[in-house]
Amino acid sequence: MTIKLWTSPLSYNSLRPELVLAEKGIDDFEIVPTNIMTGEHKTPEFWEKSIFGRVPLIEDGDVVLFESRAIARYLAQKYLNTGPRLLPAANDAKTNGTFWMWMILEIEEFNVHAVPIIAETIVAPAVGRSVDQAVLDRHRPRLTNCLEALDKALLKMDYLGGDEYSLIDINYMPTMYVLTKCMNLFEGRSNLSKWWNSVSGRDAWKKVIKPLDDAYASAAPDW
Ligand SMILES: N[C@@H](CCC(=O)N[C@@H](CS)C(=O)NCC(=O)O)C(=O)O
Repeated sequence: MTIKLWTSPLSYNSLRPELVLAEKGIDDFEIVPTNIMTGEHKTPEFWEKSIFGRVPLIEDGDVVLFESRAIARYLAQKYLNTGPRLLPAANDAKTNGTFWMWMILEIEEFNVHAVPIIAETIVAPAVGRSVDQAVLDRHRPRLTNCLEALDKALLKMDYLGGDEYSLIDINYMPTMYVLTKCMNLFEGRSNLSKWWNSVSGRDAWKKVIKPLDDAYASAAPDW
């Protein structure tokens, strides 16, 4: 049975599973385009599958998953031996502990501040909502702290979880890319800049980013 992936070209979260599939060279799946601007993801059929009514969502036989990082993890496991491994060795406690430490940091220290900044800088002008400056004032210093910490960490490793490109880099990349449209991330952060040039130079990234770029170019002013 063909995998079905509900996504929207405007959904940067959807890039995580799409990037895993591209890295693994898997083309045999069906994209179900979902217009989140007109509420196509709020149909009863979709709510039945996704408790928050959000994309991305995957259906693979009897497996139905939402949350982009969980879907990306599922696909990385399913196609473990195809293309880059993306996951740590399953039976090694130290490697696994380190992997999950870096994995959680992306959600707890980066994404949590990056998303509100994107919402105010990109989404608000695109939907004609006024910008909430207090949100920017609250999250910008915390995101800056995180970027400084990542830049420092990348002195000692090539990727954001160790010396190999992995699911952790994939989890950072979509949000990091949209953030580059909101602020200067790399000035004075040469390690972070080197990392970004490396991961965004990958063929898989170039493949998945094009539809999102096109969609935002017509939806968001100053993209
Ligand atoms: N934590 C979720 C976030 C999902 C999410 O916010 N999806 C957005 C698109 S990027 C969405 O469906 N927005 C429409 C809505 O919330 O109604 C994930 O990573 O999958």
